[in-house]
Amino acid sequence: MAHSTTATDSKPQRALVVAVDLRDPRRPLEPELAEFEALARAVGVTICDRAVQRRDSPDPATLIGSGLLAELPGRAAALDCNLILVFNELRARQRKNIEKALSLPIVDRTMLILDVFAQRARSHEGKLQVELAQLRYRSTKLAGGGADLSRLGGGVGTRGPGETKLEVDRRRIAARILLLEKRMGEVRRGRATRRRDPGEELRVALVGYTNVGKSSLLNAMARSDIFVADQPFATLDPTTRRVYLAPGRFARVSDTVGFITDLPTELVEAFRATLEELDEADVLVEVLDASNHDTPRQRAAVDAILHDLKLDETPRLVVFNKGDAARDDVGITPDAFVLSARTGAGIDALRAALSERASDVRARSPKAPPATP
Ligand SMILES: Nc1nc2c(ncn2[C@@H]2O[C@H](COP(=O)(O)OP(=O)(O)OP(=O)(O)O)[C@@H](O)[C@H]2O)c(=O)[nH]1
Ligand SMILES: [Mg+2]
Repeated sequence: MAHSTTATDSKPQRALVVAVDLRDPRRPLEPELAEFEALARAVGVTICDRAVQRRDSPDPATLIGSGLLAELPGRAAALDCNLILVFNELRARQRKNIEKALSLPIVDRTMLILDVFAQRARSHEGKLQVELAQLRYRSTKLAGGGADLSRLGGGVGTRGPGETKLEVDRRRIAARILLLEKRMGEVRRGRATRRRDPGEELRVALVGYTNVGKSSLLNAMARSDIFVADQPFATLDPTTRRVYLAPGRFARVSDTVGFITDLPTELVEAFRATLEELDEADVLVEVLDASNHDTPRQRAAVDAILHDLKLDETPRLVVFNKGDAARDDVGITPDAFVLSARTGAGIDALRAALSERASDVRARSPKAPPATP
């Protein structure tokens, strides 16, 4: 079962971060590396050292050059590191060679994200989805790849299915995957049979990068009390609230799972049932963070994911939240709404725009119900 455990049953996790900087001007390393480390801290890992190497391409055998790799066991021992966090995508061969050189467990970005999700999942459906994603990832990337997760003890990379001895019986993992897929299929069918009433209220979905303030905005609009936190992936289970737009007019507004650059495909797949909520929205409100210099990069990532989810056609309003702490280098476009979930400034303009949409939608015939499978 996917459940969250803390690292209390093991030593504190101290990680050495290994990264190759490919010097790609379109993808500067720093914001992504900082985000990677924030994910690690979110699951309780302490970062004790960084080994970053600038190269034109990763070393095919060892990712970083063999010279630097040879230095790392000494550095890791001196700082008492017991975990290696590798930022770049690893091939099986690179993983094996780094592990051989360092004799420490390796955790990659996808594993970290899966781990954050495992820790946050609350609903039955959320837990099913995370466990499925973890098992799929481990069975494709790790089985036979030499990684021995059982050495990790508790903590990162082991929440959820990890604590069952991994080298285990792949057949059992495969059987579990099948069972979970079947259960998720039932959840999906349950959703697909839901029908939309004619004359139903406007459906709005808040989408955006993790930690931009989607839940805060929904709370401010609905005067509700959804969990908000300064941490990645505070929200995993979509929540819907009824929001006042204008006299006699309301919308059903859903908060959704935050996005992140290169959202692991295992997660997109596993969370498809949740993300399908977005298909039913009449309007997407794309929430951006006006206070974060990293927003242009985040916006590109969100737009790419929405495109992959085939949501380009859904009408979209763009909102810059955290207007109370706005910076001038975040690329605020004239068509965007600037508001603050914290102070409430600017929210009425968003209500008015949604209210206008609601009258458009009402004028149209109601959305066709989804085809039965
Ligand atoms: N200054 C400022 N901070 C805000 C505002 N809205 C939200 N925040 C802060 O931003 C952080 C993230 O807020 P959430 O509402 O949890 O963000 P989210 O987009 O739902 O995040 P995930 O669920 O993790 O994807 C919290 O620390 C909030 O207090 C705002 O208008 N101004
Ligand atoms: Mg949230």
